[in-house]
Amino acid sequence: MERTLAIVKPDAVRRGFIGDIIKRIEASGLKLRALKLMRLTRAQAEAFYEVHKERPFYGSLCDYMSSGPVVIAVLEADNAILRWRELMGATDPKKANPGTLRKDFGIDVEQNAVHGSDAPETAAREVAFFFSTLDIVS
Ligand code: DAT
Ligand code: MG
Repeated sequence: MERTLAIVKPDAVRRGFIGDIIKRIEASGLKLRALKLMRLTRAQAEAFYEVHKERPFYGSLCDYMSSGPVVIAVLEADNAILRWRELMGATDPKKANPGTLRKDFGIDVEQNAVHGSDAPETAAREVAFFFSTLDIVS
């Protein structure tokens, strides 16, 4: 079993897509193991996306991610990291495959509806960033 971090980003929460996205997660067989609603501070967004701090879009990304509430979840399954990224689709919704969350719910390359960890090391870091072991159902 593998765990990954999922975020329903501010654009999707603002437009009322929490339920649709959770429904697609459940239908895919990915199991919810932790779930919360929170609004990130600018400093929390900066720390979470620290790996991108040299990128030209970093400031805008941190403004956006702290612009409204997000839903943060831990998902678990065999190959959860890859399966969640496949369900999300490509970073740019215009390039995402039909049937993916970013295709269906994303607005543009920044406001792309959902986040997912990209590798086991980043998943471990990102889960621990938001949840203690006590918050995660085993
Ligand atoms: P992903 O979220 O698919 O893992 P990433 O890790 O490369 O993509 O980038 C993190 C987030 O940063 C992404 O979800 C949206 C934003 N982003 C990426 N590329 C961007 C770009 N060219 N312009 C604006 N925002 C971008
Ligand atoms: Mg990424």
